[in-house]
This record gives sequence, C-alpha cells and structure tokens, in this order.
Amino acid sequence: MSRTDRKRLAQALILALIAVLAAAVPTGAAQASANLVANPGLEGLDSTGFPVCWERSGWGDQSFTFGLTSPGHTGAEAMQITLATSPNGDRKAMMLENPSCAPNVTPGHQYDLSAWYKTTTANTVMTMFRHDVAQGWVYWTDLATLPVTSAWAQKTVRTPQVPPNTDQIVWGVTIYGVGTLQTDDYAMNDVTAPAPDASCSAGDACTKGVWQVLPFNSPVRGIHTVVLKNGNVLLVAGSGNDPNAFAAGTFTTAVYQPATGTFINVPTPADLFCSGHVQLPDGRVLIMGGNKAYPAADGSHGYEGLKSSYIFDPATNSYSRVNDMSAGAWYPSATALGNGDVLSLGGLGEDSSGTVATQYFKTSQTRWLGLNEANQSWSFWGLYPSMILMQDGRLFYTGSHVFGNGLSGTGSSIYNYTANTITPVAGLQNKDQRDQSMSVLLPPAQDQKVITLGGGNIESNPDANRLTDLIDLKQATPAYTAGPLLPTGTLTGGVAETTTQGKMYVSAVLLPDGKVFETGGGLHNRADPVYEASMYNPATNTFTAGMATDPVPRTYHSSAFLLPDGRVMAVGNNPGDGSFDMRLSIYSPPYLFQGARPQVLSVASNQWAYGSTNTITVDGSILKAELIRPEAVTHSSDPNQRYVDLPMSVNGNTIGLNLTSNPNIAPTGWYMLFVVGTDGVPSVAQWVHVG
Ligand SMILES: [Cu+2]
Repeated sequence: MSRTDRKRLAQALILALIAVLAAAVPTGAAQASANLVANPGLEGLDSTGFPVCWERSGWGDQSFTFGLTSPGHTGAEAMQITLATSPNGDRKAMMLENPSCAPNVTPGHQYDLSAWYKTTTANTVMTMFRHDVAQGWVYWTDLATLPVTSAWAQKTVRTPQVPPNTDQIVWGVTIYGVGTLQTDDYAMNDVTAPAPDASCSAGDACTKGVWQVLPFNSPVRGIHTVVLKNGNVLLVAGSGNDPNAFAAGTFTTAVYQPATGTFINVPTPADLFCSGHVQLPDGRVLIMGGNKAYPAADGSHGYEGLKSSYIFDPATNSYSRVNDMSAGAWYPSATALGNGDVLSLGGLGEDSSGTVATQYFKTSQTRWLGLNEANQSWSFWGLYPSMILMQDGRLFYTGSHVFGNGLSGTGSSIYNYTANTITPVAGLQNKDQRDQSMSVLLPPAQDQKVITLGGGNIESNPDANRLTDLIDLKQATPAYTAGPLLPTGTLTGGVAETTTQGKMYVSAVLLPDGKVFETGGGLHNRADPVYEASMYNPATNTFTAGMATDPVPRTYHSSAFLLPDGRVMAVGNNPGDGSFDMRLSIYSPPYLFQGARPQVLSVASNQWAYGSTNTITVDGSILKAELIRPEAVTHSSDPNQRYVDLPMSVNGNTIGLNLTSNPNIAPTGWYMLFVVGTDGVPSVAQWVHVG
C-alpha cells in the first residue's frame, strides 16, 4: 500500500468508527448529556490571556492574586485564586453574564453542576446567579462547600428547579478565606426527571387536601404547641386563660403521641399560660415567663408576667427549673440564634408594664444572663413580637405582634443585638392593624424572604384585613412591598366575606413541598371565625385559594403546625365567651394523594456539621431535600419556623445533601429532614441534628 492508500484507509476506519459510536448513542441521551458550559476547560483565551466567557469577580479588601495556572486538571489551563489576607468579601471566577456565554436553562428543570478543584481552605462555596427576564441578573443560591483537597477532586451539585421567568444562569466557586483555590473542567447537564403520570383518584383531596377532626379531644387547652424531636407534640395550657384554674393553682400540660393517639399528662410547675418557648440545640424546650396574675377585679393591676423559666425534656416528659430572667415576661418572644443561644424580647413585666429588658439565654451555661451581662437597648418590643433571625445574625422585627396597635414609627425594624442598634424598616402596610397577623421566613431560608399575612386590632376591632407584605432581607436596605391579597373565605352560616374582609389569628405552616399552608383565623376580636385556607407558593408569589377548610373554628389561642409525617395539625380556639374548643384537626395536603411516598432507606449519620455533605440513600428519583425546623408556636407566632434547602449531589439512589456553612441560615438544633419525589410527594421526616 502506498502512503496515500494507508492514509485513505485510516480515514475510512476513523469515519466507520465515528459512525458506530454515533449509532450506539441515542440522540436523546446525547442531548441530555450535553455540557452547557461555554469554554468549560478554560482553554480558549481572549486577547488578554483570560479564558473566554469567564470573568474575575468578587469584592472586599483582600490581598489576592487571580489568574491561570498550568497544567490544568485536563489541558493546559486551570483557574487559580489565592487570598493572602481576607478581612471581608470574596473572590470567584464567574461565567460571563451575557447571552453568548451564560448557559440557557428551562424553568422547572434541574441541572447537575460540576467542577474539578483543589483547595487549601474550606472557606469556599459554589454560588449561582440567575437571569430573571423581569429583574435581570440576581443572586440565586449557594449550593455547597468544597472540602480541602490537595489532589484534583470533582464536586457535583444538583440545582433546585429553575424558578419561573428564568432563562439563563451563571455559577462559579467562591473563595472567602485565606488560601488557594484551583478550578477546572466545569460541566452543567440537564438532569430533569420526567414528570410521572398524574394518577390521583382522591377527588377533591387531589387539589384541596382534606381535614379530619380526631375522634378524641385534647385533655388540655392547647394554647402553646411545640413539636418535639421524638415526634410527639407538647401542648401547654398553664391555667389556660381560665382565672378559676389560676385561683385553684391548676396548671396543665400534655404530650400528644401521634403514633398511638394517646396523651401523657405532665405535672406543670407554674402558670405557663402566655409564656415564650423555643427548642434548645439538644431538643429540650426552653420556656420563659408566663402568667403571674390575671387582672385584679378592682382594677388595681392588669396581667403580670413571671420571671421564672423552665426546661421541658422530651426524654422524661418533665420540667426542670433554670434561673429566673432579669424581668418578668407575659407574651415574650423567643428567637434561637445560630449558636444556639436565645434572645427574648417584649412582653409584660411583673408590674404589668412593658418589659424593656433584652433577655439573653446562654445555652452553654444553661442560664439567663444578668441584665448587665447582655446588651441592653431598653426598647419595648410589644407582645409576642415576631423576631426572625437573619443570615447576618441580626433580628428582623416583622411587625407581627399581639394586641392593639403596632409599634410607633414604621412598625417594623431590624435589631442588631451585637451593635445594639435598631434600624426602621419601611413599607409595612397598615401597621396598626397587624395584631395577630403571622410572619414566616419563606422557603428556602437561603432566599431570606419573609411574608406577613393579615391581622386586625382587638382594641379598635375593625374587620381583619387581607393584606400581605413581602420583604427581601438580602437587600442592603430591606423594605416591605405589598404582596397579593389573602383569598376571602366564609363566615359562620356560609356567609361570604366581602372583598375587604380578611383574617387575624392567621396560621401559616411551611410544608415540605416548599409551599406555605395558610389556615384558620377570625374577622374580629375573639369572634367571627373565617373558614378559608390557601396555599402560598413563594416561587410564583401567588395564593391558590379554595383549599379545604378546618371544620373547627380556629381564632384566638389557636395554632397549626407541621407533623413529621407531612400532615398539618390544628388546635385551640378561645372565643370571647371564655370557652375553649378542645377538638384537634389534622390536614392532609394534596401532595399526599399524588403517588407513593419516597422512602429514605438510610441516613449515614444524624449529626451534621456546617458545610458538610451528608449521605442518604433513597428508593427512587428525588426532586429536592430540605430541613424543616419543628414548630414552637402560639398566638400566630413562631419566629423560628424555617425551611433550609439542601442542594443535592446525586449518584443514582445515593444522595449527598449539602448543608449550609452559615449557622444563621440553620441555627443549631434538631430538624426534620424531608425528601420530595419527582411527583411532589414528600417522605416522612427523619430527624437530624445540625451543628
Ligand atoms: Cu393569649
């Protein structure tokens, strides 16, 4: 064979080989596996010698170097960033935010993002931005921390479902601590699971869910409810808003055991009626304050607050006393901080006047700090002020409160305990009619958005309203904007509410599918229950009206909360005649009728460190996973309710769940771990401990 012939033969063999390979790969699979990243190996360089479609990004006062290093994981080039000092800020190589370079995405789809890397610091995070067709480029979320490694390693993380109105995303790896980070060979693949066939045969329950009133009553007035780490529910009455019980020294508590439908009566050491409560990092419940006295018949004093404080232990179903607070607190708030300490604000003191002390529980010492051991702003925050922990450690006072007008000024603010400053927040609508509205940190906590729902005023007693307000706490100067109106419901006798009538005594419950179930409420002070329930979707900022309504009225002293099995329980109602509804209701949301529940087959460890990846195995395709903090709710107030997204690293049915490195996103403690299948059905919760 001549040289030319050999060359022709070789060419023919190569062409044949290409044909065989092409035939072996189905077109669909080839498309599904396409890498959507432009210049993924960083080998194509522009005229300045920097990779095409990439940019140097970041902010702060570090001393840093930024450039290419050779060889790469493959090819000649890899990105290298070194921070020699890092007092603040971060640096990252990002995909260029332009139509030519940013990968295109489809709303509702999910993508596996991966990069090869070496790093000498774990102060790293994979970060995503999305292009919103209405807002432009906006931060989306952090996906995972990359552990230290001196050898090339690959990190793969699955995005949440792409939000509506998103057409492109960019992402990269951020370094924010002293050290060196190298990255190379980025990839992004569409891994959207096909939607299962809809097969719900449960009638109305398919779209509205269904309520069931339990065939037994609560043995106590369930004014305070706390979901315990063993799946039981603590129901605290104290004297239960019954002056006769108070006079007789009859204080009650019961533990409801959903598994058996039975109750355990718990000896109750004080009148814990209108106390504050929050789970401690070990799953015990800190209870503070309560009722020292009902108003005197002769008008000489009003309600008075207790200074005493107790810890309830779910392992023994008993209370033990801790040291007293520095001031009495009837209707105090209780917010868990990232480190597991607790800040309590507001309420009424021992002499019926407003408590202005900042009360700080030092968990590591199991004691309340003295007045001068805690920073004091000497501000009155009202009764059950809704104080939500922000990702930077400050507290957002949402304006939700109990009784009468809101606070003076804008009615909402940000409290910096460390710096001892209070900054007004603008935009809360009708601040003096947000009595017993409810505020929740929306799913996912990483988005730092809060919604405030409804409210009234028991003193001026107008029709409760339909207002909602939304705020993005990631903004430099956060301000409320008006949200969609609450749907209207019906009053007793099936009378439709008018278009201006809404509800106070609102309950809002974060569900494992990422929606907020809004239920219960009333139109006036301890009167006129409203039968209305809706599903709020944070991703679309819309309410789906017409969910099934609780047959039991749920107004003053009522609560609703998520059970670890994915259902919602509602308790309590204390109308103006002084009676108390002891019936218990359970709501099964529509997702429980959409298909089989995903099964979590194993959890490698139930102790999760910040910034870690935690392995679980499941029995099928999973859409997402999250941690939900168990509720501790009373009077439409649970500032600690939160849903923490867990970006997934998926390898078949083995899934790594990437926990945030920021304790203020997920304060230390016990959480319910849910996974959600591709048909939107959540698993039953597993309990894991964070931090
Ligand atoms: Cu009350």
